[in-house]
Amino acid sequence: MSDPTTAPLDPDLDALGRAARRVLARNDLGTMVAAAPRLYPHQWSWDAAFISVGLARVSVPRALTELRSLLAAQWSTGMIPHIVFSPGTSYFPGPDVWGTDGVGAKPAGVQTSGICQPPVHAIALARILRIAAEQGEEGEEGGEALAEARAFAADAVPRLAAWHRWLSTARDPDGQGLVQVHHGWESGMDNAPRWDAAYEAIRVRQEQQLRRHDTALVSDVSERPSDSEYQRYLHLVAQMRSVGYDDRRVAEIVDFRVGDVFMTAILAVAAEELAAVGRDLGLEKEVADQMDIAARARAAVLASVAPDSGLCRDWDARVGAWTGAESLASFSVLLCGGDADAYARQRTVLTGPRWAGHPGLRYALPPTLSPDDPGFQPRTYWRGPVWPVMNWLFWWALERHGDHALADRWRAQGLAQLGDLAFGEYYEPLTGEPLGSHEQSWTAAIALDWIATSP
Ligand code: 2M8
Repeated sequence: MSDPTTAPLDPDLDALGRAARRVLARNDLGTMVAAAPRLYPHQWSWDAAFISVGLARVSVPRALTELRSLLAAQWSTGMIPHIVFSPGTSYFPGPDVWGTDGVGAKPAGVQTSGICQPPVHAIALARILRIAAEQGEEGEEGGEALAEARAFAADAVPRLAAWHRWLSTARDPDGQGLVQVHHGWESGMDNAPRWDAAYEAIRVRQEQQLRRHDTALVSDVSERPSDSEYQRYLHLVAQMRSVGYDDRRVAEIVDFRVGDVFMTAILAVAAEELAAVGRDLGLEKEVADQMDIAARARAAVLASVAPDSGLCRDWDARVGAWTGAESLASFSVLLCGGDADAYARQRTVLTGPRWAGHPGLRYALPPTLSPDDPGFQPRTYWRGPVWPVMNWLFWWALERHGDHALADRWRAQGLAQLGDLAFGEYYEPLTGEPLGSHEQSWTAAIALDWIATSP
């Protein structure tokens, strides 16, 4: 194990940038970029948002196409589905398992899953507009891209506003304040220990046939969720399907209903970003409620802070109790801010020896679980590895809060980690080994954004 302070911090950024562009080009299916070449051969909702930021560093019009494809699959309820399927590619669970084809809220002509993922899309839209504006100053071609981006945004703002509205209403049926998820997949952190208690309470009465491809596509099955986890995942899908994905009915019957603090913190900042974009485009009416959505979401995040630890918690709505598992999501105040003391306290813990300052880490970046946590599994998906895309999100938030020194450090460490050119989905935090899929699109995308903003 190397000392993070002596880890190489000078990757060849030109070579890294060229390799990242090649990954995005190879994974490009035309109007959507596959989340990963083999493991995830479709468009994933929050992947698409991060990917669009990286694409904007290559071509603003192509970045807009990515978001356009995703928004074309938005349901009439406002929900943006977590997967938009690319026809003819096998994946489990595919459209046959989701069974959304007859669902009236889903637009015709696209196949999608029936759940959502975190709302990072407005963050991406605002960033693409900024990138387009920077390029616009450089000449006529860039000016055209900026005009196209603004025209796209005029269409996207009301759609994203509806998406945020759906999250803050349909997904907060009890009025508790946090956005509820009905499946670990919705959080994007599928098998994180923060969901263990809620999953353990689920009784799977009828096991389903698993036709998993994922376990054949990674070198070590322990990097992926287990079969018994998958049985629970499919049980929840079957429940939602049985009521036609009707929001009200799902909330009544589903066996997993947890207020997700991380998703809520993202909603708070995304709604603010959207309000700013809307104001800039003269769309005040469209975004009139976004600051209220943001304020409510932020208040719920702050209300989740445990007085003893200072860390955020999720809310198990079925049990009516906070869930205390400490994870990267516990630091959600660093995303949404709103209370200087809570921010400072979480920052101290996250940069301290239990987390990003842990002496055993290859790079001084926060893993998904503290290496000192008894449940820490350094190779297993959301149960320990470090995720470059999460580091980008925290970096982006730190920049937004004006916390530049730490942001700069994390970007430098993050780029060093990517110097292996593997573009791992996630990394073993103690050794730096790339795990999961290689050539993961969102990893390549955030590398491009980091390179473009590096000194
Ligand atoms: C992972 O999730 C999918 C299911 O949605 C899977 O495990 O098959 C998660 O890491 C999720 O956050 C991500 O969006 C997706 C595609 O990269 O993969």
